[in-house]
Amino acid sequence: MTSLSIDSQRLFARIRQLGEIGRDEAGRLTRLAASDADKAGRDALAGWIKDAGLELAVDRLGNMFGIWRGADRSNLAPVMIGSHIDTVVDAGIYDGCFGVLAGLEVVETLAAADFVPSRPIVVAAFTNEEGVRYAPDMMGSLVYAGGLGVDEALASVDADGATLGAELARIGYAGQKEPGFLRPHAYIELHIEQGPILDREGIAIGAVENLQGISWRRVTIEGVANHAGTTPMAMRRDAGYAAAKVVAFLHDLAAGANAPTVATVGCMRFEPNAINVIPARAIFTIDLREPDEARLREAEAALELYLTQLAEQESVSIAVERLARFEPVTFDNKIVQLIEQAAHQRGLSAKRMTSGAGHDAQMMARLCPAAMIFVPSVDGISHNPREHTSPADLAAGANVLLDVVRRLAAEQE
Ligand code: HGY
Ligand code: MN
Ligand code: MN
Repeated sequence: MTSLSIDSQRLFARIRQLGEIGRDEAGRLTRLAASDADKAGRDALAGWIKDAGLELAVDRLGNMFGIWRGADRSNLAPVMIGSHIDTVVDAGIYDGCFGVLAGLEVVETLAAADFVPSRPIVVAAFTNEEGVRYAPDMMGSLVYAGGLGVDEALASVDADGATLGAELARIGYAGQKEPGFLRPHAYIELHIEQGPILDREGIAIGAVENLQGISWRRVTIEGVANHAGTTPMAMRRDAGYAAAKVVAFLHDLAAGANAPTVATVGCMRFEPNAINVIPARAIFTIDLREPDEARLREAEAALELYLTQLAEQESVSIAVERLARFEPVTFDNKIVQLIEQAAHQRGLSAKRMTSGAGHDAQMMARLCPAAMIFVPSVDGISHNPREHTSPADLAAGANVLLDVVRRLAAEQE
């Protein structure tokens, strides 16, 4: 099974090329969903898909698919290799892009080797996986898997009031296909780990067997603006102070839990946001994650109780908007075993692990057997321009993907 290997130089060149698309004057990489930068990235991917001789299909949510028809039995359900090419702000070049480009590389390698799959192989790039511009994250695959209505997703509004639907039309990626038009036989996603485990333990391949639950909220705390110099501390209704207490509460809740619970406040703004005005309003986001659903619910309940008590103590009002809520997902054990076998047959170390990050695979697991392959992230850094994975680890991950896809695509049933 290991006779074939991908063309790593071609893969690395494309990762670098895509990684240059969407940089600002300071060199920061940002390709938010349905932005002009996203369009430029999509255009590059569409070009590579066509050059590879695949059929390009785009669905109504802008999800992109490169379809390689198999033998004459191409009406069999396809093997889908997916991920995303949208990024966070000031991003690295591997998150999502590695999986999509490695999938394309796998198809081109198989085609060049005259491998004739028993079923089509499809490379997918899902819209708005990051959820930075439009919530929730993994939106494209969530809609594709039937977890969110197409029209509801297209009506999502960004901070400037632009709907996703209008933006996809503006950049030319409001496709015709209905999301879900291809129901995969299996879904496999190659991705950088984005955490420290593989790098720290010197392990080449992560065979991802499950993915933790995610709970996103936006919180608005309403206090009263007042003069920073004349208002005694006891008379303040300080939305900024109350928000700071929530940040500290969440940190201590997660850090103090005898569990892998994590909590993040990634966005925060005050209004009127002036040096000498006590904040009237604080708007911020909460990202809570936990592999165990019962513990995630406990953390959500503890947060809710704390916010109720805090509103009372600080004489502020607190409104909470739920942005995303995904339960933990368990991947398909047969595919996880295939990943381990493929790694071992290539002499690569492998370990089973949980994904700390959200991925499109967690949505596609609602449609078909799904699993993920991880490669190490140097120092566990991601969502950061310092994100890096060594060429050897990138090639190893892509070759394991090649072997697993070959097996899945040869399945007759
Ligand atoms: O939020 C996540 O875990 C992913 O990067 N969208
Ligand atoms: Mn990703
Ligand atoms: Mn990401």
